[in-house]
Amino acid sequence: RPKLSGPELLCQIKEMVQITTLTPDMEPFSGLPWASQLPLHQITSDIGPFKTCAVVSSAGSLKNSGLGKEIDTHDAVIRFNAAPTTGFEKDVGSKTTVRLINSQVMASEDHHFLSSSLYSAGILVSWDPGPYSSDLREWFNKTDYPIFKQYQRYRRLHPQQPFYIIHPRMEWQLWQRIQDNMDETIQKNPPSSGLLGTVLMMSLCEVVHVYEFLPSRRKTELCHYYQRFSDAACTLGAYHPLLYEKNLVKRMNQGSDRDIYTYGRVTLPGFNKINC
Ligand code: NCC
Repeated sequence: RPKLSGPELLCQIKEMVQITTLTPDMEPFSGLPWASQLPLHQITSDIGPFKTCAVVSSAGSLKNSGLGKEIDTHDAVIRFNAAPTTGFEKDVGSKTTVRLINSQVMASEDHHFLSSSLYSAGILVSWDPGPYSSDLREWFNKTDYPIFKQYQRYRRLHPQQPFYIIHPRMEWQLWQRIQDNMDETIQKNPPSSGLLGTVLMMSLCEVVHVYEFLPSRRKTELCHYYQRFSDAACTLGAYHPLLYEKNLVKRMNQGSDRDIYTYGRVTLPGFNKINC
């Protein structure tokens, strides 16, 4: 199989990965009383387009990066899971436009998802590993974590905050792009929140800068910039095909290798800015 160039890869992802969020008209949700809690429209028609966007990974190598100011100059900033800004502004900035969270964060006791102020800034987007078939009914009957129960509870407590749920099809369409562009067989688990968020922002922005997804010279085994826990698997992946995700992003990068080394910064074009 011929190895695709960066621009070819970008076009494949643009054409083959549909950025879809759940709406009240979709089966089986349409028949449920809480369907009206779901946003009426797709996230891609509700927000953006933005000129420049920053994707802030949660990597330990953001620590002492001093990237905060640069990150905050973007028109929109996406962060992940429980990654805080308070106390870390110098390195990660303080603006949060979108927070992408996995269903584990929504369900686990120690994250205090329903009450913590961490989640009340910006637009929430959540996801849960769906079945490979991407069948909504099958997923609904067997989610990894109780995403729908927690969604309903959160919406009741914070009815004004926009909150989207990603269609599991997006996870697997993206997974397929990774697999089809790798020589090895990769684990059949959805891509990490970091890659899902990067592709989401590519559909909302003209230019996307991704920080410390590809590790800079600050590369460390420290898992997160906000915790004292170390594990190389945080950067290389265990459950998620993270190493392969990073390979793909490296191929699509339109910035220099120097930018990666110095700033941990990757530059990707928005889907509307590429001609396929
Ligand atoms: O760690 P996590 O990811 O929240 O990180 C968000 C995204 O940043 C990128 N990252 C992170 C650390 C690192 N050293 N290098 C990186 O490149 C990745 O792209 C990552 O997706 C997730 O993807 O949702 C994940 O969530 C955590 C965990 O559920 C949440 O942090 C909540 O505690 C998962 N960890 C565990 O399940 C133990 C992680 O595997 C994936």
